[in-house]
Amino acid sequence: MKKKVLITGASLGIGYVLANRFSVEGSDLILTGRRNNRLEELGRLLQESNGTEVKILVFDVRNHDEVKEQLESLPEDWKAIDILINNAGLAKGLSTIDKGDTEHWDQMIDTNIKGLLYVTRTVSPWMVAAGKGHIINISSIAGKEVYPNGNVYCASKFAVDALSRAIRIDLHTKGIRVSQISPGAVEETEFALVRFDGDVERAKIYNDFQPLKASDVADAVYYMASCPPHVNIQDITILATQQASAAIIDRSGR
Ligand code: NDP
Ligand code: 8X3
Repeated sequence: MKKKVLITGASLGIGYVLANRFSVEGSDLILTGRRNNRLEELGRLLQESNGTEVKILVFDVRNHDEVKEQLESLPEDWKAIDILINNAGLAKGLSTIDKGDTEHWDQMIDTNIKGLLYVTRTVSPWMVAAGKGHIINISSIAGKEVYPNGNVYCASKFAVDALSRAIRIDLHTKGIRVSQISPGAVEETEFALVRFDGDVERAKIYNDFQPLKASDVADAVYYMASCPPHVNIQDITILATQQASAAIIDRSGR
């Protein structure tokens, strides 16, 4: 699939695996994140192994000026983005509301909601002008169900769910598809490490069951992206077999 695909948060985790998947399938990539070294290394790897053309943009999705400036700096032909994957996101902390850390709340709201909005606000006019495009938001099971201590992270992903629906209403007459994927727990990511501020012991939340792999999410996203243009997969909720719902997990072993 020879497309131009912009992936936010491609330096590791689900975004990194998505980049590999779209590269193998023949797409050219705009890869973004805050960690330049990782992105450059990934870009080199994909260029060498698959001949992928890659543009690296380093910005923090929370900074509207940076988002606009970096995306606007793309050469005109690279602004013809076929697929925008809003993946950059994170959870910080896990606690009841009375003990919540307001800096964590700001970071989640600013990244998961406002970051997604800033990138979409910049890219969507290019898609509207082209009369085509596909926006794929990486939400979460946390955007479908709240779970104990998940309060603000869940709220931020409920917001992503609302925005996916709203943006679809806004853009469906412009030839633009809007899809969302809502995964349960996914390993091969730094998600848990980030949530627990680098506490390696606390981040060991996948030892006693088999969660999804980042490649499972990438497969589903690629499926959404490769459907014929008249088909829009609106939402895929995807959980590991051992995870029945956000909070019900069979932790009897892998
Ligand atoms: P990782 O921590 O492995 O990767 C997160 C990515 O987002 C990194 O590339 C990081 O890059 C980027 N990122 C984070 N904050 C910012 C920022 N402010 N500006 C720019 N980039 C940022 O996590 P996952 O791969 O697991 O997470 C990807 C998405 O999947 C998130 O939206 C998450 O909520 C969602 N998700 C994850 C699940 C899981 O269990 N892992 C399950 C369901 C959904 P850098 O640090 O270089 O900026
Ligand atoms: C990540 C999955 O269940 O930790 O969005 O919220 S969960």
